[in-house]
Amino acid sequence: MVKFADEALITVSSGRGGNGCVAFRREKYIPNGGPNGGDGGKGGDVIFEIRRNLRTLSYLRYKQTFKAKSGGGGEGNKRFGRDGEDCIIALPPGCLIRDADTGEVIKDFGLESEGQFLFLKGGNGGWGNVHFKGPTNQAPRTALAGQEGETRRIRVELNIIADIGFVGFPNAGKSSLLDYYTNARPKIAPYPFTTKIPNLGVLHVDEEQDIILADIPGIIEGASEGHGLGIRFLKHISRSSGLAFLIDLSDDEYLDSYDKLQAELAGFSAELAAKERIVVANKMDVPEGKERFALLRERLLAQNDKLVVLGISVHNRWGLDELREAFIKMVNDSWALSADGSDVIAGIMNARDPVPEFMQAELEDTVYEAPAEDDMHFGATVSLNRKKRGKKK
Ligand SMILES: Nc1nc2c(ncn2[C@@H]2O[C@H](COP(=O)(O)OP(=O)(O)OP(=O)(O)O)[C@@H](O)[C@H]2O)c(=O)[nH]1
Ligand SMILES: [Mg+2]
Repeated sequence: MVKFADEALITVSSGRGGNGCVAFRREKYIPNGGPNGGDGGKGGDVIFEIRRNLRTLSYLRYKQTFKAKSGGGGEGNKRFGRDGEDCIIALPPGCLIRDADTGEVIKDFGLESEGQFLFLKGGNGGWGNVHFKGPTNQAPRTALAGQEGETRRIRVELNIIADIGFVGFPNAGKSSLLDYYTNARPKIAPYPFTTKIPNLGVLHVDEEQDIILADIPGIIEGASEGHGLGIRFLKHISRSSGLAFLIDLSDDEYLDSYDKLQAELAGFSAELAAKERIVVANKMDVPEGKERFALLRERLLAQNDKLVVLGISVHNRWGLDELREAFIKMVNDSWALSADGSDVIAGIMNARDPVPEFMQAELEDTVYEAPAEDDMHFGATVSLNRKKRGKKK
């Protein structure tokens, strides 16, 4: 299976320990009070925490340096310095971290869908002079400096699995939909086979959740026997939580599209044909659109009354909020079904074979030229930055 890879280079530092303090007890009627300088506080640790709703490493790009806080210095009266705050770095499930310079694997989080990993310990605080009191040295003027923290450069790697795959005949508006919901900018044009390699984009739900959408080339009849481009990309979406079937209401064959697409999927794999789905009838804005949508919906619900059938127009922005909610629900239901999300993570793990060099997408570098026909099956464009809020939607 061909993968989409995400990678981030970050520098992490644990906190320095606070210095110990040299101080003496000074009180009325207590001459020569002994040493009472407290210890410095411990520096903060660097901790990685797996958060199951995270799906990409995009936020690691905004901030590439992560530092834990230093411990506070000790003070007189045996007051200890406060401990420095830990630096907690959230990661999605399925990550692997390596030393950026040697490439050595530091930690493979594997199937874990939650938990913490203490990576760098903060420096210990230095001793205050209270520790150096002895029979021969009753007024020690020695205290220790806090220990330095540690700094490492690491590479975080993650294979990305799409949450929702778009399937549809050429020209149905798959790329237009990806363009609307995400910051991916796929080519959109009024002719079939505009999309030649898959495009991934991130639909930002909230601070806790991202959903990855995959737009793949259009599927045509006979695809499962090898016609057209779309079929070879179906494997990209075979691990997704669900599918969106895009039906073009301006196409006279609109009533049969769903069954034909389903037949092609079934010809490719039974697993894919059984996936959760939402039927999305696009181009409601065309003159016959609304009428056609009503007919299509009636027909599909007669076959299966549990099917979700939504009518939209990407051009007129109709029905797009409802569709977004339906996408979120489909993904969350699939996570809930697998209880701990292990199926999704298993998908990510299975995707762990080496990826071709050029698939290691740099997040800012989102567009790949379509590769030559021969190695087309390796290509993909990946746009992982979250869409800026307030823009368009
Ligand atoms: N009228 C109308 N046209 C639309 C709508 N959405 C997309 N289109 C047009 O439909 C054409 C095809 O859109 P694409 O998004 O490129 O379709 P696609 O499914 O990605 O097509 P392929 O990549 O060729 O498989 C473009 O000319 C779009 O402008 C819509 O809601 N209404
Ligand atoms: Mg397209």
